[in-house]
Parts: sequence; C-alpha cells; structure tokens
Amino acid sequence: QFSTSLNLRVIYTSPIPDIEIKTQTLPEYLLPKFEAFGNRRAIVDNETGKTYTYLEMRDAVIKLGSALHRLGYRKGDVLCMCSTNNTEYALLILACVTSGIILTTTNPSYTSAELSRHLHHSGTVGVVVIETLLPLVKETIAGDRDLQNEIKNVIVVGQAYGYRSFSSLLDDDGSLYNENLDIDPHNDVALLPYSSGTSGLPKGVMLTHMNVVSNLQQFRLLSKSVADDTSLCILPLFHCYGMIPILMGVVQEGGVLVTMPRFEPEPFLAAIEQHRVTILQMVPPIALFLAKHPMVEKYDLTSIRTPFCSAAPLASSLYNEYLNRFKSTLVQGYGMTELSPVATLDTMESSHEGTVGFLVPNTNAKIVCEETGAELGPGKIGEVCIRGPQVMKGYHKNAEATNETIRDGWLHTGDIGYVNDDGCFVITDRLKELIKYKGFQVAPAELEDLLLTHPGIMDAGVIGVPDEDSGEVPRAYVVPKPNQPLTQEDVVTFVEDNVSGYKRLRGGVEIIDEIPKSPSGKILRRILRESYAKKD
Ligand code: 4UV
Repeated sequence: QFSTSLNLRVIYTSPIPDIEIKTQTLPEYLLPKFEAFGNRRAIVDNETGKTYTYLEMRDAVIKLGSALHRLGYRKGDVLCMCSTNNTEYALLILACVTSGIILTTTNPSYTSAELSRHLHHSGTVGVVVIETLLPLVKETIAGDRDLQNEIKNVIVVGQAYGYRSFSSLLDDDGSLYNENLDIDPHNDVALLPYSSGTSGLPKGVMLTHMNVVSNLQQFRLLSKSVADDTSLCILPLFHCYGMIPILMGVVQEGGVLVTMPRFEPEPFLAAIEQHRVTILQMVPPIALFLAKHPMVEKYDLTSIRTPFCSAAPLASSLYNEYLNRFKSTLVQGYGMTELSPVATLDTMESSHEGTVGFLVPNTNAKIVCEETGAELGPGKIGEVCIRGPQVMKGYHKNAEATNETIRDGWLHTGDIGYVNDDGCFVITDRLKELIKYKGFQVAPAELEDLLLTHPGIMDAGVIGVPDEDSGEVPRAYVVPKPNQPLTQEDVVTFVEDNVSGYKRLRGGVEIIDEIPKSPSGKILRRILRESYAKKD
C-alpha cells in the first residue's frame, strides 16, 4: 500500500491497520502475562533439562531484581552479560528489563580487547558471566584500573571460588523488588545491544521500554505465534533477534522457549525432534544446513510449523531448496537492532521467494533515491527508511551517529531495496559498510583500525565478499609501509590473533599501492568491491 501526493511523497504503510499501543513499561506489559500463563512451561534448558513455568519464571525474575537491588544496582545502571544461551540468560534479560536495570550484551567469543572496549564504552558497572568465560572477564578487568573501579561485582553462572553465584541471587526473598519503579516508558533505556549501524565502530543501541513494548505488539500481528508454540532458541540471546522476537516474542504468547548454547548439527536436530519444536527462528546458514545436509533425513522435523529466517539475505536458490525438501515456505523478516528489531515480516500464507514481507503495523517506510533524495514508488530501488515507535532512542553517547542515522524521525537503514506490487519489501543490496558473517555483524572500521596498528601496514580498507556458506566474509586491502616486507599470511595471522573467530579475514588479503578514497578521506569501498567482482 502506498500513497502519493503532489509534492511527490511516497510513504508506504502496513496492510494491517494501525493498533493502539498503550504507553507502558516492560514490567507493566510482561509481568501480568506471566501471571496469567501460570503453570504452563515457559523456558527449558536443553543441556540440563532445567525447566521454569511462567509462575516460576515470574518468581525468579522478582528474586533476581530484588537481589540486584540488594547488591546496589539501581535504575539506569548498566549490567553486562557474557554468556552463551542458557535459562539464566533468559531470566537475566527479563529480570533487568522489569527492574529498570539496563542490560548490555557481548558476543561470548570476544577477545579481551573487544570485551574491554565494550565494558568501557557501555559504562558497565556489573558483569554476569558463565564459568567458562570467567578467566576472560578476570583478565580483562585485572589489567585495567578504570574497570576495577567501575565494576562492582562479577556474578558467575556456575561456581567459582570467591565469586557471587547467579544461583545464590535466586535465593533472595524478593522483598526489595519494586514493581512500581519510576520508569519513563518513552525515555528510559531497557536494553543496550551493540551494532555498528551504517558506519564506524560498534555502538550501543538505546532501546527504550516503549521501543520494545511497541515492537512486541507490532510483530505479533504478523508472526501469529501462539501459546502452544515451542521455539528453539539456538540464535544468540546477546543479539536483538534472540532477546526480543525469540525470547520475549515467545513468552508474550505463553509459548515454550528451549535454550541451546551453540549450533552443533546432531544435537540441534535431536532437540527439534525431542521438544517437537514448532517455530524455528534461523539465520541463512542454518537454513542452508537444513535444506542440504543428508543427516537431516534421519530426524523427524515434522513438528516445525513456522520456519523463520532473518538477519541476512536469503538466496533464492536456498529458499527453493528448503521448499523442495520440506514442502514448506521459509518465512522471512527484515529489521535491524536499531528497529527493536522488526520492520517487515512475511506470513506463512504470503511468503514469496526473495521478499521479506509486509511492514508491521504502526510503521511507515519510504524508499529514497540515493542521488536525488526523491521518494520512489513501487518497483523502484533506493534506500529503505523506516519510521515508527520501534525506532531506537539513539546511540549511546554518540549524538553525531544518531543524527546521521535518524533524520526527521526517519531511520536510514543503509539497506537498498524496493516494494513490489503486492506491497512486499525486497532487500537487494547494502549501502552501508556492515559485513554479515553468518548473521553476525562485522564492522569493517574495527578491522581497519586494527590493521593500522600493524607495524608494516600504512593504510587499509575492508569489505565483505560473497560466500555461499556464511553469506559474506571480510576481505582486506592493505598498503605496506615503504621497504617493509609484508605478506598476505602476515596480515591474516595478525587479525586472527587479535579478534574473535567470526571476524577473521576469511575473504583473503590483497596488497595494493593505494586505498581508494573520496576527497573527504572516506574509503571508497564500492571501488574495492568492483575490483573484487572483476577478479571472478
Ligand atoms: O542490526 P542487525 O544485526 O539486526 C538484525 C535483525 C534481525 C531481525 C529482523 C527481523 C525479525 O523479525 C527478526 O526476528 C530479526 O539482524 O543487522 C541489521 C542488518 O541485517 C541485514 C540488513 O542489512 C540490516 O540492516 N538484514 C536483516 N534482515 C535481513 C537482512 C533480511 N531478511 N534480508 C536481508 N538483509
């Protein structure tokens, strides 16, 4: 659906009429639901079998909120979770958002340098960490006087001598939990996940209570998740996809969420079969595995009603292979961390090859021509801009990046696409720098900054190049310092030694004479991309 007027405005809306979204905080929105779902199962840990009903989950959330208050955490304090998926992670997310504590999250594969930047940048005052990552957290804090001063507690999921255990927080009597917290739904931040957005280094995305409360109500009208749904939470809870649509999207309906710490083929398939999973939220590499791997035939996956794929482009060939094997469409959604995260969603009935579905209600979109700024009608390709109650408050401590990204209330996504004749969105390309490796964000600016610290490198530029298994992989272009011996292997190893595994230069390294730049000094990645495409 779209409307045009004489001044050539072309604004797209959802085919679903707008809904009334009551101004509420997350505790006001979520806790009564948990109460109402009572003794239904809510979360199950696939590793340990530990299960919480909705009432037990509500009770745990209140105890955690109270225990954190007892430890001195107050509204607006930032707590950081460093963990793979488990029930504790799900409980902590819900406890923080219902206690006014801001939760920030890290990728569990972070190196100490990456974690250090995150803790500093987010203003973290407390860390919750799984036992296996405690050495990393200890090493990161021990080497840094500021972090030693800032961080009040390190709480461990598991046991570690001298550290407060997460389970001991669950022994709290709940008496300090304050349901009537003075939270301003429109201004107070609930979650602080990180994203590099359209350019530069990862930034804290300030999602307010109303951003999240709105998006939960917006996407449920299209996702049509129901109380007897079971979802396998294999995608990381540290990412917006895991925390909001997967965790909160399932529990707002009274469904069951089964947590799994990592993707391993056999246990993944066994978990779907054992728990009779009905909604399977995936990223393209998982869909690829399901569509292609012979091992899949050994398992009964017939319980899956809604196979859902998001976070990165899904190739048409893969969509069709999935369709052929499962005789079921693969529903897509499109969004970004800055959109809490959902902008568009397909339904099982309307899903088509190549589309990412309709706008969710209460959301407007425009497609803007990169050169002229004109708003484009159906079928015309331009930058996707989104307006709605799910648009983030802004980037943490970065007004400049906020003002570049949100202009006149429109969030400029940095994605290129068009709207087809049915009103469905199609994402065709990415204008922004971001690289997505298996759905994980890799910020070229971060790798470029690192490469410039190498003693033999004078200048560097990084782009993403296509890869069938992972979507995209980072590739570096480097200019050596004069008279410095520098090999491609040196560069690959240097990066490997200094970043998390998913950021490695899997797309290779090319040694060149000069990095192409605009007169203002911006790296012209388009030229690097074109030169790579010509090589093929
Ligand atoms: O910030 P981020 O890492 O956020 C995400 C959000 C995932 C979503 C989206 C809708 C849902 O319903 C849901 O459950 C989870 O990934 O990365 C944002 C960028 O990822 C690309 C695009 O470049 C975004 O700006 N991207 C996300 N979804 C798609 C996509 C898609 N379906 N097709 C192509 N690119």
